[in-house]
Amino acid sequence: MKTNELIGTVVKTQRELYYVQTEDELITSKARGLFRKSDQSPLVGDKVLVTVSKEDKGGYITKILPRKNILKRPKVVNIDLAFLVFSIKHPNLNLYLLDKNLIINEYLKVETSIIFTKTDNSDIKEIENLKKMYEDIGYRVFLSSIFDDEGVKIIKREVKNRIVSFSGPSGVGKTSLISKILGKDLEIGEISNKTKRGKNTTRHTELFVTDNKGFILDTPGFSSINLDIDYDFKLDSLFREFKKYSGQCKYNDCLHLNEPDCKIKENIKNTIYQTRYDNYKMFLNEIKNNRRF
Ligand SMILES: Nc1nc2c(ncn2[C@@H]2O[C@H](COP(=O)(O)OP(=O)(O)OP(=O)(O)O)[C@@H](O)[C@H]2O)c(=O)[nH]1
Ligand SMILES: [Mg+2]
Ligand SMILES: [Zn+2]
Repeated sequence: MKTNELIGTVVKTQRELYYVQTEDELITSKARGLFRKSDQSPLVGDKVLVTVSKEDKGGYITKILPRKNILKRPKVVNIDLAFLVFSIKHPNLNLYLLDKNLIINEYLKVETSIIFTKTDNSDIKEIENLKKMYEDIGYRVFLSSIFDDEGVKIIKREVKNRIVSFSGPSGVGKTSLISKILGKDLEIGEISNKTKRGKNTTRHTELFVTDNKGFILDTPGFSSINLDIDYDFKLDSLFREFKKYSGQCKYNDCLHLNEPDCKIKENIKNTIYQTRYDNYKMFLNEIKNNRRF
C-alpha cells in the first residue's frame, strides 16, 4: 500500500472526522486512536501531519504540530490575527465590550486589530474620531461597509497566509464582511427591528479558505464575556497607553484609583482617554469580584 505524508490545517471537525486543508486539497481524515483517548484531539486551526493512502482516499492524522495559542470560545488554535468587529450603529457601539476584548487578547498575547463596520450608516466624523482614538492607543483600525469594495480589499490583504478570526457582537456584520472577502454567500442574519440587535446567526466552527491562502474563522456574536484574569495580575499592563507611565506613579503598586501623584490620573484627557480609564476601573472591580478564595 502506497502512502503519502502531507502537512495541512484542520478547518472543520465533525464527530470523529477532521477536514484537513493541504496545499492542494481538502482531505477528510480520522485521528489515530491515541489522540482520541487523551484530551489531545485535533482542534480547528491545528497544523497536522496527515498520511493519505492512495487506496481509500481518506487520511489519518499522525501528528499535531505545536500550537501557537488556544482560544476558548469557540475552541480554536493558532490564531495569527484576531479582528474585533464592531459597528457604530445598528447595533450601537459598545466600547466596554471592545476594551474588554482588547485586554483579554493582550493577556492571551493574540495579535489584535479592530474593524468598524457599517460605515455607510454612521457619521463620518464619529468614525474618524474613533479610528484616531484606537490608533493613538496603538491598534490598527480598519473601516468597512458591504458597499465599499476597497475597504474589503484592504482587510482581505491582512488575511493572506494567516489564520484570522472575526469576532464581535451579534449583528455587526461579521458574516457579511467575510462573505465579501470570500466572494460567496454565507448565511446572513437579519437585525431585529425591535432591539436593533442581531439574532446570532453564525453557530458552527469552521475555517474558510481564501484565494490568497488565508483561513477565516467566523464566530457567533457575543453580548458579554467573562474577564478571566488572575487577581494578582497587573491589569494596567494590558492597557497599551498606560504602559509608558509604568513605574512613574508615586507608589509602585499604584492602582491608579485614589492614590496621590498618580501619572495615569494626571494624564486623563491628555494621553489617556476617559472611556478607557473608566473601563479600566470597571475591569479592576470585576477581577476583584471574580476572586476565588
Ligand atoms: N448598512 C449596512 N448593513 C450591513 C452591513 N454589513 C452587514 N449589514 C447587515 O447587518 C445584518 C447582520 O449582518 P451579519 O453579517 O449576519 O452579522 P453578524 O455579525 O455575522 O451577526 P452574528 O452571526 O449574529 O454574530 C444583516 O441584515 C446585514 O445585511 C454594512 O456594511 N452596512
Ligand atoms: Mg454571523
Ligand atoms: Zn497610578
